[in-house]
Amino acid sequence: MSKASKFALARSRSIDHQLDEDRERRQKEVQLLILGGAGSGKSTFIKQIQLNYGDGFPESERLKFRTQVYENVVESIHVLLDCMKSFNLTFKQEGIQKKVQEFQLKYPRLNLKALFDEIPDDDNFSNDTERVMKMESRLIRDYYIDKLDSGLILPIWNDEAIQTCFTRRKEYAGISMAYEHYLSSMKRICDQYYVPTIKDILFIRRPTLGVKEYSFTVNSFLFRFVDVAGQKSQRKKWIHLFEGVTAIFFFVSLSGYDETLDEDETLNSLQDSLQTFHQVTHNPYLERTDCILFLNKYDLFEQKIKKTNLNTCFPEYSGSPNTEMGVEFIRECFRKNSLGHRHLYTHIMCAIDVEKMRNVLRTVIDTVMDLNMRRGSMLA
Ligand SMILES: Nc1nc2c(ncn2[C@@H]2O[C@H](COP(=O)(O)OP(=O)(O)O)[C@@H](O)[C@H]2O)c(=O)[nH]1
Ligand SMILES: [Mg+2]
Repeated sequence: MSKASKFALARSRSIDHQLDEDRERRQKEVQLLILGGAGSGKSTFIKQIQLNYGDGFPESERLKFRTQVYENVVESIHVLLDCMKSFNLTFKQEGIQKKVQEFQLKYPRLNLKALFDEIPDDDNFSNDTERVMKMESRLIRDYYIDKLDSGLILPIWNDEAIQTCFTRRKEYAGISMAYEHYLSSMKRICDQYYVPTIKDILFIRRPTLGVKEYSFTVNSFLFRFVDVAGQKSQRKKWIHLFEGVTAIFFFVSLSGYDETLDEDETLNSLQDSLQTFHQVTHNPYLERTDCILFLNKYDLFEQKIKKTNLNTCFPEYSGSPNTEMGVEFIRECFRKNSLGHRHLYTHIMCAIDVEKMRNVLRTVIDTVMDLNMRRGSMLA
């Protein structure tokens, strides 16, 4: 063999080898796109993955969430004060009004909604990440709370009027159970050496701006999770992320059946979710992509269903106010809206429950590995 042909052969072998390596790497890579309405639990789910398959939130990581907890505490007081106004209540204790004024001056309200309005609606997706990053750094600069004053917050939270607002929270949209978790731990959270606990981190409510990617290695497979913003205006960007996706994880807030969207109060949250699910599963780009449905916030649904009938959302629902029947009905609605010939994997869950989520995640990972293997053999 001439020198030139030896060289050509070696080169061809090296290319083959490279191709094999690329194929193997691709087969060991799983792309997962997490979709669903705002507040359905997408980012919380990622945190659970991080907890179980990532670095598990060592202290240095947990410290990074401190400002977000502070933001949530401040926001919760603002919401409770708004609620008080709408209920026409007045403070029971003397001197609280002064504390409120001081609070409002020291911790003005964070206007995340305004920030969202600044995210372009257009299809110019390529510039988006950079713009969103700039906005986030501005948000942090504009609204950085380096510590909280429990002497200001605790008396407000403890006042009878504010407590009444919390007890009557079902009558006022937006008051979450997390408020109690944070506000009853004020001493701990206001401590100068405060390090957020896992529970504090899972309770954080903070809309995802733009698109975020997270990678985890599980059983020597690389799982790439893409987390997105769920607001209506942001959904048209989802399509840019559809290519090469192994599976779509679609999140639904079960407790949204008697809620409306923050961004459009004329739309029922669960109905909107159902419609979005239909659009996603029927999108031609995703015809061959599997979908795993996560019916989340089961804990809140369980509490709600005793008081509010499911037929507020689905007039055709004639079942009793029973949790299992209700969830089954909702699951069936989603199944009817999925592509008929494909199996719809479903998980009914509570994304803030660390113990139960461990099992859910294990099953999900197994399913995804199966799907990936099947896809691999289909594409080979
Ligand atoms: N009670 C309850 N709260 C949840 C559950 N899942 C998420 N949350 C809370 O709902 C809020 C929104 O969750 P998030 O993951 O940010 O939603 P995203 O907008 O879809 O990313 C956060 O404050 C979470 O702590 C759940 O199953 N039960
Ligand atoms: Mg999010």
